[in-house]
Amino acid sequence: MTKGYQMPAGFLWGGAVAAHQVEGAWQAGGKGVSIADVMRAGAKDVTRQVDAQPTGDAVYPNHWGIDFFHTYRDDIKLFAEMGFKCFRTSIAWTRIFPNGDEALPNEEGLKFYDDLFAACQQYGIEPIVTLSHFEMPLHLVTADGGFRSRKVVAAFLKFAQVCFERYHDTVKYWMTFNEINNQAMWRDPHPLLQNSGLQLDDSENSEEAMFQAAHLELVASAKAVSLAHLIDPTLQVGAMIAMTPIYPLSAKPKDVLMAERAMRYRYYYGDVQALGTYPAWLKRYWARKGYAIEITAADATALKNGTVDYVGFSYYNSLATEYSADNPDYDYDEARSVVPNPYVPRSDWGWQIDPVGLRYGMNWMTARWHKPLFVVENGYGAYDTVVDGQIHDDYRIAYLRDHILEMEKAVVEDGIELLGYTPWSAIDIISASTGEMKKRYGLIYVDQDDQGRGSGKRLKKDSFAWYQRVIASNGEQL
Ligand code: BGP
Repeated sequence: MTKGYQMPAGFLWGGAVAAHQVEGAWQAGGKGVSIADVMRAGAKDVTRQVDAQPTGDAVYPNHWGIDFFHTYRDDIKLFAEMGFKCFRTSIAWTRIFPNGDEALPNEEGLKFYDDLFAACQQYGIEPIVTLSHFEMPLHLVTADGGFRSRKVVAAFLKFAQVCFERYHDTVKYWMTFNEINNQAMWRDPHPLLQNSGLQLDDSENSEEAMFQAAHLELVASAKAVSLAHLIDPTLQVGAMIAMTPIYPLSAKPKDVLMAERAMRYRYYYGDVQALGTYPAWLKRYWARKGYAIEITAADATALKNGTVDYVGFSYYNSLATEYSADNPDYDYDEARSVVPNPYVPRSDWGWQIDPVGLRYGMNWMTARWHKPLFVVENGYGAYDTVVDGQIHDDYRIAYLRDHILEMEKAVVEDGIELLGYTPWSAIDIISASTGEMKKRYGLIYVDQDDQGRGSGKRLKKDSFAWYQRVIASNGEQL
């Protein structure tokens, strides 16, 4: 046992999942087809392909998830046994608006989340809800091109309004778009589709297309924040940023400048959501590249008026970058600018393991955005094995212990305001980037393989009892 620090009273210890990765029941209760439903599983290091519609022979793991749509009461009971104060999930947009553009919402879908949030409340567990977690209605992609179109801004705001009005008495903490900044990896079509519903056209500049679509998504996010505060001023609406600090590979001044460029590029989304305006460097970057990004006066006003109440973020790992003579302008391009960091170990999926990076990222965001933070994802994907009904995931306990300790130092020693911690994931789920079940993150094991076969039985991993003690001691017993 490692001695940690007590977190402030009321600290929200919990766990996180996302609707499309757990619920399954992909056509139940009037639900429509989302982009998550047409993404086929890929190999360990290949992002998933997207089909125009599900085809008979392909494997679509989000069709079954872990059947949370039917098992949520029993799963939430297990979360309560661990001592959860909160539980993060998302509302599947297509359960509420199956195609995204209906005049009226789907009552069956609304009722499902009434029941889910009531089940949380029964145990005193606070729901933390992401409005869009990589699960945009497919129709809005195929008919309108996702956030290429201002029609999708309107569709998202209609969805947000229905959710805020329906659930504002049971859900106080919201986030608009999951990992909105992941589209900074614009050379990979997967993050563009997941975040903005953007499918690239060969004839266009994909970076310019990303900036324009991201702009409309940022406008949608800001307008949703303002709408929430109109409906219920007690609502707290956060950004959700994928925080992956990018270090200079050396102390060479040009490496340091390259890392500064990398960070400002990867996190300008947070600048807009927390500060309400675009950074000056980005407008000069667009001009230098000849990008014509349409920002109306009304957009600028919406961004200024719709700044977030807090910054939710995910943290898994850090990266590194170095200056290159063939890039004298220090233009950051994730696919080309990131280099391995030789000073940190890696997971089975090659993700760098760097607990100090969590404390670094928390300090960086606080100094830049001056908002309360919320760690809404942090976890270790691994191959877990069942031995005599037990799962000895000491590697996951070690990862979480090391990261929580750095998080607690950021709060107690650095004075950072932190609302809570919801590790990824409360329970084994379908991997977002690969569609695999074998990449397990959960504190609870689910007996199911990559093809959805298995009993679905839930088993408590060793990390279950460990995390139970962390929560019971409010972070002191690690
Ligand atoms: C983040 C997503 C989560 C989760 C996590 C782990 O990007 O917000 O949905 O999936 O990544 O990634 P993966 O499942 O690909 O290992």
